[in-house]
Amino acid sequence: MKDIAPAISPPAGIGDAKPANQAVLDWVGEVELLTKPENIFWCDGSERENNFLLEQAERQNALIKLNDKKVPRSYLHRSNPNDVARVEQFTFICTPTKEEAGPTNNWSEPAETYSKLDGLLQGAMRGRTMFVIPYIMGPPDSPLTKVGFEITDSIYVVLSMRIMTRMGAVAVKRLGNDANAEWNRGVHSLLDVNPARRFICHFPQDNAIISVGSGYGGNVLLSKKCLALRIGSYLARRQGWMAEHMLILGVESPEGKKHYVAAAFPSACGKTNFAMLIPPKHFRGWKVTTVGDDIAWMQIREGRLFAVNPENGYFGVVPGTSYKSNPNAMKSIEHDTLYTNVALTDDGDVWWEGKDGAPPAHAIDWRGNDWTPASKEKAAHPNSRFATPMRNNPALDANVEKGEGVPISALIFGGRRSDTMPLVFQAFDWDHGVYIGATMASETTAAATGAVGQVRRDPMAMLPFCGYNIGDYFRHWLKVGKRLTSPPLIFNVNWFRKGEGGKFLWPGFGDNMRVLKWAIDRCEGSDAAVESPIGWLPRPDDLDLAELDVPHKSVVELLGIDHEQWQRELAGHQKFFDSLGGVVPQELLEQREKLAGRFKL
Ligand code: GTP
Ligand code: SPV
Ligand code: MN
Repeated sequence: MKDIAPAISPPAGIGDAKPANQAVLDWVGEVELLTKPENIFWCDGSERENNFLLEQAERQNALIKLNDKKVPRSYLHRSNPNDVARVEQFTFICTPTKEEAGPTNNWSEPAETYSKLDGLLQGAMRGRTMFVIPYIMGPPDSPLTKVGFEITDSIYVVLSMRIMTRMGAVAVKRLGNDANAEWNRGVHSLLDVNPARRFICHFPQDNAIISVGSGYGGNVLLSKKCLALRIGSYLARRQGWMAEHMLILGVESPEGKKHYVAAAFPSACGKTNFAMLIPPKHFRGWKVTTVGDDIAWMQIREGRLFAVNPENGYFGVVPGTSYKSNPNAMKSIEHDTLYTNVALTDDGDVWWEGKDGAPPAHAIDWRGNDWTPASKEKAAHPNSRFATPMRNNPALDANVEKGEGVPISALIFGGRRSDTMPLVFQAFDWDHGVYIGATMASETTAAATGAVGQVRRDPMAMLPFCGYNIGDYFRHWLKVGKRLTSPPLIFNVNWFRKGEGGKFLWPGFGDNMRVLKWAIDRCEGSDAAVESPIGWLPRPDDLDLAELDVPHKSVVELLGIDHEQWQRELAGHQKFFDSLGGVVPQELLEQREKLAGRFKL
């Protein structure tokens, strides 16, 4: 499959939606001068434009159309095998000083970086079409909403951005003609898709992003991790709001009482699944609805946190998705979906490890090679993804377009931990909750290149996404807490604790409702919990485990605190704070002392 394709020539009325804003025109002119494309395609986000681009992408071998009877209006893209995940080691925060980027980010000096990237971009789009994509992040009428423009030479990026963002006319309208308006400048070029020339660079002071050398997901859909999280978190701190790597869900009781919850789990640790949860039979009448599956932008209103989902679609992990584990996701990706790096069956359908039913006798794997169940290689890449519009989700929340956002009753942190962390516990208060988030750890996954399964600290699931100094980020969290008169309760969950034989102790997925219900009950004032050194813990009887096929012994193990493991955990917190070289706020250092003290009592 081709990443890089020659220029396309659209007919009249397509690709000519040039906006009037002079600042945009000047910037596009500069990038044109530098990259020397064959032509410029101004996107308007229309259906007609999309159909034209799909047809071109198919012709250029950038997409394969799937069997229209099996998966209507859906396509498969195969990325370069050297380009299948985010590349954290090539991701940079380019602030004037290294200190502003802080100890957890790769830093590079802005002027030098611009000049290096200019060198790489020089003539990079020769013979190619340069697409200009206007988009907004957030509901059209939200005060939190941001405008971005992405320039790209990848037709796959354009088609993905149309799913993932509100794209085209709506953005041009929101920006208006003010030459000084705030908007994000994103430049993306595939170059030659060579890992040696792959850089994802953020210039927060300039509200600018330059991404070169990749054609994959979070590296190139600049709206997502680059704008909504890295630049977003930087703007959020300056402007007094929060940009977080969190899903947002609504949970409604049979009596009609509704709460909203936002949860931060690291990449490939269960956000999409939790956001689309279907309660088990026993919870008849309970309803979970999705506001967002990856990113939350939150503002303070009347002393409460209100959240919007800045995105318009889901870029979700495919492997493991089935009608058994996540029916809402399966229904969402039955049509109008852009798949990346899954397997193609002989009848033009898609397949992946963990899909319902038996594997096909033969397929073409994500690399384009023949595959059979006897093959050693996986048919779908472990980080293969779907991009699907959120309107496809049968559980979409009714308030997803509400500009003010939804009021958040609880925040949940969680990672992938084989041991130590119980199924769920609750922070004593906001600052303790910030400490729990700040010291979070998780086993690494295929969502980023590098080793998988290694426990690393990932504060608030934002380690790869915080666009400034992590110490200031912690301070921002503490400060927000002081402004909240009705702060959400803060919880920590772990769906991934393992027992003897290395098996998950907890069934997860729909059964996570049992944990969610306990958290919601706590928000409603329930006292079904005991105090422990690490926070409020449910006893086995405090959880509704009716009709659950998990031995009591496992439940006890899931809720247990192993003092030896926690001594190691505490040492891990200390080591992490030490590694940050003095940026950790005093309040969090004190939280650590208090936690250690509670274990000694
Ligand atoms: P990103 O899109 O990378 O941010 O990932 P995510 O946090 O949305 O994770 P997602 O919901 O896509 O889940 C990632 C993987 O974890 C999938 O293979 C899921 O099947 C698996 N998973 C999700 N929830 C659970 C759970 O409750 N228990 C277990 N055992 N696995 C889960
Ligand atoms: C993540 O890695 O957290 C993702 C996938 O959501 S990507 O968009 O590639 O970053
Ligand atoms: Mn994510």
